[in-house]
Amino acid sequence: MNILSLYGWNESLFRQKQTSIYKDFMHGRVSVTHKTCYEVISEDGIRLCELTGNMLYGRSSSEYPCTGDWVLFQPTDAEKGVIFDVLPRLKTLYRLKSGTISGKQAIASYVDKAFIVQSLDQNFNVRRIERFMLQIADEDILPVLVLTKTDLGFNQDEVESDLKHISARIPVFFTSIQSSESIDRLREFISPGETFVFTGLSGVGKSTLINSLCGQSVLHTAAISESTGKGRHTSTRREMVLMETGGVLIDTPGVKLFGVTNDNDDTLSDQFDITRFEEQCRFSDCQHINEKGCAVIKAVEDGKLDSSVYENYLKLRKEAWHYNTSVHEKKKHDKSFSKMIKRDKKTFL
Ligand SMILES: Nc1nc2c(ncn2[C@@H]2O[C@H](COP(=O)(O)OP(=O)(O)O)[C@@H](O)[C@H]2O)c(=O)[nH]1
Ligand SMILES: [Mg+2]
Ligand SMILES: [Zn+2]
Repeated sequence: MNILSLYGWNESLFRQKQTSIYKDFMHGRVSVTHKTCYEVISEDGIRLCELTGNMLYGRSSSEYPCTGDWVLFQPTDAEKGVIFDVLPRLKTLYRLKSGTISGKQAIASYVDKAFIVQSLDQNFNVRRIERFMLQIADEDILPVLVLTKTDLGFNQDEVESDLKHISARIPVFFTSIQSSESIDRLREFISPGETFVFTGLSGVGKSTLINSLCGQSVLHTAAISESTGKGRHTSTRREMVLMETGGVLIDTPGVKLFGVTNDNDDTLSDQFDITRFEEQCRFSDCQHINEKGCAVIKAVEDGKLDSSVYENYLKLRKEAWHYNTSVHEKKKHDKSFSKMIKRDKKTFL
């Protein structure tokens, strides 16, 4: 198998490449993003690539390549190159850009499945799982739940009951670094050519898991960086590794603020299992907050819908609404700003 096929290169990407004016250039996949350059995996090895001036200034920073992107580049020597184009991004994991209310930042693209990682200690939080699931639903990325550190001891009945509505929809794995069978089961789930992203708060064991899956230490974990005396590894760099058995794994730094940017009402209802009730609401545009004849509220009252699931649904819906309103406002503002500039030009030039 060609090395780039292992990284996910396929017919449809090839066809996509033919539509670029740079179709005769080499192609590769971004494996690490640095501040101003990118590590690109290509047929003949890894190259450190910069962006052309056009790409640098012709785009907003959110359109710069992210880990997982496929780029077209020209080699400048055996180890370096210049990126001229990025193939259209698909199946992307985003996060809310820190310090903004509407900036979207791509974390990883061409992701087939996302491992939502939580550890079975105080980190375990069903509401946060729902939030992650919602975030990726519209991008066609399949969610998979991985619960780590089973060796620390946890209340299995309680956890399983909390997860009923989730385990009915998506695969759930329980792992521990102390149980190689638990890691083997996860490894068997990963097919060659598929890309997996690991998301979850810092400290849940994402890097440890990737190292165990690869059977070697390919990433820094908290324990390792502490033992070097250099303090915690706080790099915000993303890393991509290829498993020996095929399968591409992308590590992400603990994404704390995982804002909900998804405003598709149907996905939202679907994720929260609200769809089956809302069809019976008296009004078809029912908001399920305090309307008469609301079947969703009735389901909560009757104990058919968990009230904490319902509350999280309302909360995330509100968050998505805020996000989308501020995007809309920003667009309006940008428009009126550019109008103003044009007007001023007319007046003063
Ligand atoms: N007891 C236990 N500790 C774990 C397990 N997996 C990871 N850890 C520990 O959790 C800490 C954080 O792990 P790390 O992989 O750096 O987490 P990350 O921030 O999600 O990448 C480290 O001290 C690991 O040794 C596990 O299955 N059981
Ligand atoms: Mg880590
Ligand atoms: Zn309703």
